[in-house]
Amino acid sequence: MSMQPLTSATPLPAGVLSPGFDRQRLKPGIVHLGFGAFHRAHQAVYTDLALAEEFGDWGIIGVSLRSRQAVEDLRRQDHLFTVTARDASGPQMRLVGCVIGGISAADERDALLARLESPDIRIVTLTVTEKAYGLDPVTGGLDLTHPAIAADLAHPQAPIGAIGFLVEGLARRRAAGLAPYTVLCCDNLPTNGRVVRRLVLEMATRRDPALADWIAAEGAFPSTMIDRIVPAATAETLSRAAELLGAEDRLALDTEPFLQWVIEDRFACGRPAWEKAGALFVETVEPYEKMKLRLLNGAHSMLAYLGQVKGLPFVRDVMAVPEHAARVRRHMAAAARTLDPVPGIDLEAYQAELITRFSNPTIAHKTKQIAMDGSQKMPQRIFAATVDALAQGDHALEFAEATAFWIAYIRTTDLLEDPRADELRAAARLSAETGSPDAFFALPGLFPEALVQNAAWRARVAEALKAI
Ligand code: CS2
Repeated sequence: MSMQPLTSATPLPAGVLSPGFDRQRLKPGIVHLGFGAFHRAHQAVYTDLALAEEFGDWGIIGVSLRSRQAVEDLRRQDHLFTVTARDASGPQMRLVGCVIGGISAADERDALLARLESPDIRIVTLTVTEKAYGLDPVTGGLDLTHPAIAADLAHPQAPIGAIGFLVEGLARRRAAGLAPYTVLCCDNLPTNGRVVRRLVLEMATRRDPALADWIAAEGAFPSTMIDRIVPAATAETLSRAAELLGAEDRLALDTEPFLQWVIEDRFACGRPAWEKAGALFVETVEPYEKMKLRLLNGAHSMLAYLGQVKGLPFVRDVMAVPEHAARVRRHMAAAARTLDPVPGIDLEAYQAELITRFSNPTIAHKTKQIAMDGSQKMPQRIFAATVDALAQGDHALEFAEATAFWIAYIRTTDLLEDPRADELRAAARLSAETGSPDAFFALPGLFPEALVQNAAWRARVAEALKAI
């Protein structure tokens, strides 16, 4: 049986939550770069909830930098999509209404630049994944060999990458006498606002130092901590959603009920009332970010590599093995010892909640998905915690084991998805020959110098690797 596509005329079945505002009246205020699953289940849901409490011109234009499909699907569905939260208590589907436009940047660059130049747009949010920023891990500045960075420096008026679009958009606003938009990074990078600000300023300086001065003085780049587990949709996700909705939603998603957003309250020209949707506005996001990166994401990466090595396809499969669940707990406890107190958070309760979230039996989160891009994730998730643990006199054994699982995964997988895959594979070959992981420690900008210099900890990694 073929189903009708979801549109604004689709009658919503009882129990499906709908936007609590008049969509017809909604005008654009936000451009989102990286229109993927995480954005739809997180910032879009927060914006819907905020608009229901306090209406304003904060409609979202969803931009896909590479794939066309999501934008085609959006248009086919009047820019509507559903998000279904699932746990043992059952599904809760929500129709999201705050996205009111879509742009495929690769085909519609001018349309995107026109939006960025429009005074209506006051915030640009981003979820483009760690590797899309073109961050040089050695200098913390721009990686001039990154394909999008190199292209956008050569042709600044015809950008293809996230930083290039941000800078060209800001240049046009300055030329038009407008205020800059706030750049709100929602990727899992430590001090993400500061990182993006530095990259934007560096690219701007290279084209026009006066532009960089203006951005530095007038621009705003608040850091954020964002959290919700959102697996990539599968055929099963779509068919379960169609059953609940009675219509075909090609953008449907499953997620967990939990969601969290901590944001620094520094915006250049206003923002939605996200606090009314439960977001926490703070002076500095760093303690929250560190907690989440080390406890949630660090444990996630460790268990993803363990799962991949042991042939366990989903996070919940790893958590169902008591020995592995105990390892996840030990990892979190070790990571927690590296943290300062986090305002308003009970770290014990936070860890217990993470164990429950990872064990959610209704969420099919692939260990393979989390295993992607390890070279972009391990430094802030595992290695930074290792440095702090060693400085405290801890042996950081849990982190040596997590690192060993990553290396074992690189050695055994035939599907390594990582921007540094070639270097990692070469290091894996060498380390298999020599029986030592030292080739990994020799890769530039991967391990912090404190770990490269620490023979005792390197030996712990080697031992853990043998044990696997
Ligand atoms: C995961 C994250 O894929 C990954 O690397 O660790 O996407 C994680 O699910 C989110 O950060 C949760 O907020």
